Amino acid sequence: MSILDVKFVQGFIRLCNDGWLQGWHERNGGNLSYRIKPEEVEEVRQYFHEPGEWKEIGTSVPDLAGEYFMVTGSGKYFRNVILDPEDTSCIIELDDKGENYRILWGLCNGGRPTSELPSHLMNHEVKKKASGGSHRVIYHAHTTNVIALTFVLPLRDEVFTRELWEMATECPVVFPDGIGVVGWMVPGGRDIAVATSELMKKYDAAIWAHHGMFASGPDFDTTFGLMHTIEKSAEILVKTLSMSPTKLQTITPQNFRDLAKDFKVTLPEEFLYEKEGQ
Ligand code: 2HA
Ligand code: ZN
Repeated sequence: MSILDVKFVQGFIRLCNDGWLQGWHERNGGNLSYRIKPEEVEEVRQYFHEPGEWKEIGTSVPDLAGEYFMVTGSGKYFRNVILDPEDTSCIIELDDKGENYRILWGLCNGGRPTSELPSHLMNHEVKKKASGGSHRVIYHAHTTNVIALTFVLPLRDEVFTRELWEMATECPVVFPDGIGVVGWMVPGGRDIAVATSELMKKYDAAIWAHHGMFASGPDFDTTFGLMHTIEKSAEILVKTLSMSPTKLQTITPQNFRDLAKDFKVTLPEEFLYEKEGQ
């Protein structure tokens, strides 16, 4: 038995490798975190070393005080996670105020948790509350086609949501709440973390203009599936726009309302606006 036999550890590693195979993680791009369940902490506790020193998170997440997370390491490459999880990822514990963390396992050759730790933890705090505790995964990827679209579409939630919904019938069923957009900001700090977590109160996915995407979900499959669905939809939109600046036909607002009824999802009317020439 080793920590690598534990199910959530395997799920974490598999997501990293799947993201790498998709081409979303050039060099050290992207990061992943998982909020570990109390019973899972007990499964891995035997592998913890003497706790490292408490270090500042860079923001405050009081509603996550005392929780444990598995996170990728700053400067580590997703393509290496499957080869050496103990070098490229770590398990951390937060203090009783949610202001400091310490490493309990991993990053065995030194290093720090992801540079986006403030964004990950603020998103976890918001999604834990919004989902009644069910959301546990926050995933950041450099999704090529979504990034490309942030150069040609207005950086507005309603534009990205509607355009991406139109590209594949399953999209409004997979992300019925829509998708948020953050204009370009310096990554890695508290400001972008605050802006992203504000959007995550409403959405399960947020786009960072000219950078990538954040997705949230209850488990690795759902979260990876959300990222994959949105990025595939963006790929179809990039192909469509490359063939023609206008569409000959598309899924209409009434089509979406009919779909919502049959699939029993609520699609906010703010995304079903009339467009000129449709
Ligand atoms: O880990 O993706 O946003 C590198 C990044 C920062
Ligand atoms: Zn990034």
